[in-house]
Amino acid sequence: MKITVLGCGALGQLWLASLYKQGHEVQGWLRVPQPFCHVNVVETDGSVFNQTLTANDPDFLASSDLLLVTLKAWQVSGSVKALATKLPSHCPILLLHNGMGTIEELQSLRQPLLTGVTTHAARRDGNIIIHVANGTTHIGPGNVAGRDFSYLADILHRTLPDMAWHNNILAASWKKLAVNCVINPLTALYNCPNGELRHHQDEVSDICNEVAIVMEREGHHTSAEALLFYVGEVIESTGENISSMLQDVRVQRHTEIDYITGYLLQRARVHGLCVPVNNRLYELIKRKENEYERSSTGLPGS
Ligand code: KPL
Repeated sequence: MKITVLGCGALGQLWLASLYKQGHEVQGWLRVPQPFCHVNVVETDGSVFNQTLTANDPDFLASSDLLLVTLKAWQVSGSVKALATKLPSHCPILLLHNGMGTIEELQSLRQPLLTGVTTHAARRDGNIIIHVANGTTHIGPGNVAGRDFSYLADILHRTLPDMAWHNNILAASWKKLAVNCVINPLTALYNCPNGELRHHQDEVSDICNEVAIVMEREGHHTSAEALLFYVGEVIESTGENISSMLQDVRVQRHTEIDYITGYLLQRARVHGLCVPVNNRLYELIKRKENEYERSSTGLPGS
């Protein structure tokens, strides 16, 4: 397949390396245009992939069979809309990011939109991307309910396992949202690795209670206890991790809070629900973010 990967951060480079090794034709797409992108990944088994690949080639884009988007949530909608006009109308676009809300922002696209969540962990260490842990990626329909794109899950499973297709991907997206609503803001506020949250059980539990109520109203069967159990497992299995939000705050980068807790608040509002604990966390992260963005040159992510 011919695949353009939009976003060449840790996850983007991991996919570029895996797709290239599997024999696919790939290019990276950087938001600041460059003719090449360097992909330097240390795999979980210690093997190294180090190649310079094509980037930002409009002819390649115009004949792509898949656009894989690995940008941060707040970068997705603007960047995808800008590329969509140059992308074939049948070319599926697969969004892989934390948080929710981008599908709604991209409803007007003519291309088939797919969405997914992943537990692969990769982090940048200088110019090197370290594939910290293998994981599972669940993908499913964004704006293509009833149409079968499960062949993509099969192809991508051979590239970077495990990958599975779900007709009801929203259930997996909400479960991941619950995890991110707990771990991301709390670790960013306490400036601690994920595992430290085992000492903040009351807060973790209060957040899960509110998320469960919103999820139920959204039509997803769950309970506060089930979420608490699942989140507890992730806190333990990613105990050493520095969450993506804490990493963002540490380097004073725009965070994904608007697409994580912000999305939960938006859905709670639609259902007339109050979620005071999440509301407070949202305000605290926004205040932190505003402080450093106001004192820098200005625009988010600049
Ligand atoms: O998705 C994550 C993130 O950091 O954004 C978790 C699951 C919390 C792992 O760190």
